[in-house]
Amino acid sequence: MNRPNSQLGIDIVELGMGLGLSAVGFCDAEPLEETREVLESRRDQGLNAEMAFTYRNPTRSTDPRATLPSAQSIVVGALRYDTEAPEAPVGGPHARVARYATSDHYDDLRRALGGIRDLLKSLGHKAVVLADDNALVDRAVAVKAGIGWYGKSANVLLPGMGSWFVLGSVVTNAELGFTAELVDDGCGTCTQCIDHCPTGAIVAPGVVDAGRCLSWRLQAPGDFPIEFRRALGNRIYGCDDCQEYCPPSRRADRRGIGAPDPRGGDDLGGSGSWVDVAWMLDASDEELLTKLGRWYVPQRDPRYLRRNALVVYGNTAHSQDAEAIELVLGPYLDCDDEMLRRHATWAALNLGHNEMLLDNRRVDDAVVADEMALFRAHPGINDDANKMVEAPGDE
Ligand code: B12
Ligand code: SF4
Ligand code: SF4
Repeated sequence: MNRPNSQLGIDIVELGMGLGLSAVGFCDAEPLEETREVLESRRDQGLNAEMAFTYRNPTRSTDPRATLPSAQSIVVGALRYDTEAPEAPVGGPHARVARYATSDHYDDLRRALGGIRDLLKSLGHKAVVLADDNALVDRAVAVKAGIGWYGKSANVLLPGMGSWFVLGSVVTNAELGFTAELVDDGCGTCTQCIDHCPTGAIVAPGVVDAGRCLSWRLQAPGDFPIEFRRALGNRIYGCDDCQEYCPPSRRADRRGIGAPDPRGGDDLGGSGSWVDVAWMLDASDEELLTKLGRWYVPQRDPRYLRRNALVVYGNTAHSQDAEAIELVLGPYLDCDDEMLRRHATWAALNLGHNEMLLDNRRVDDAVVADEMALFRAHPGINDDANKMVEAPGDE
């Protein structure tokens, strides 16, 4: 970690840690030239899929002075989030929320960084908080500040603590001296994240093809690509496999590092770790957005939540219970929304309920017929991924 060598720097670290951060580091505010080149080259190769975020304007998102022209220093903070999720609630199928989204961890992070900003401002400096904001590539400054190293999964890992962290910064015009101490690569010969990614999205060490990454596919507009639907399994928001299988992150879990804050069922703090899939498919637009609107939903349109829920339902519903399946999928097979009809058709087929589609109203529907043909052509990669497989033991 880059260590402060001024009293103000020492005070900032103490304040940040007191406000719940697990690590606080410092770096200068010079443009991140290499990161800009990486963003541009990935965009040229199409590895950003349709994503904008930091790719929209790589020059801006790699230049802290585009946010604060007088910027001299950056204080980077890392906040640890939930330990392992509790068991799925009993009852109908439940969908899994990735750990970073079980409650608003970014809010906790911004509050801690806000305390640092306020201290700097009280001393007459300018200071701006940037966390998960398109104006800065958070991982790049975290690595530059000596907080951690880039794992082969592309996640930043903190020494001894793994990768279950959200990252953010305070960009300031204060001069904060520090002694540079970057973190060495800690991955070594390990390739667990690459080997266990359910869709093969980590196409080279540190390089994620967003078009294949389930985390992005759940947030992207349009159809959920048919070849990744089985691989989606029970995930409804985010994907944790490249961290669940990561030995340093698993070791940190076992040692209970950070906040032991597993969120249970649906009603806790927004969404918790599990969401009832049948509820999602029955809820009104308003209910969905009230409960799950904190998630990134394309165009804030709840039909994308339903699209994802249909795929999860097709992967996880109890396939013997034809009556329950008709009750949940029937309204979608008969609705006006073609995208939802397609995903409901897929879910019925994946559950082995072809008979639902032979119903008079449905058999003549071209949308259903096309989806049936597609289903036959695309059994889907990684057919085992709809069960949450046990992670292998570490070394
Ligand atoms: C766009 C985005 C996504 C996209 C694309 C992810 C990606 N890898 O680019 C999607 C939606 C897929 C996504 C998923 C996730 N994300 Co995200 N995401 C972002 C966002 C908004 C921008 C990231 C970015 O600019 N990527 C651009 C590419 C170029 O960056 P990169 O992948 O990190 O690439 C670097 C490495 O490849 C490295 N590098 C270059 N050459 C080499 C060579 C080797 C050998 C190695 C090892 C590295 C390396 O340099 C590159 C540039 O810095 C940031 C927030 C922000 N404003 O920064 C959060 C952020 C990166 N996401 C975060 C999280 C938590 C996740 C998920 C874990 C969420 C989940 N559970 O589903 C997954 C992890 C997926 C993964 N393996 O990366 C955290 C990361 C925390 C951490 N400890 O690293 C961030 C920082 C949000 C935050 N503020 O905390 N995310
Ligand atoms: S988040 Fe999931 S799909 Fe994306 S790279 Fe990690 S393991 Fe692969
Ligand atoms: S799984 Fe292994 S290679 Fe991947 S980030 Fe973790 S330690 Fe590095």
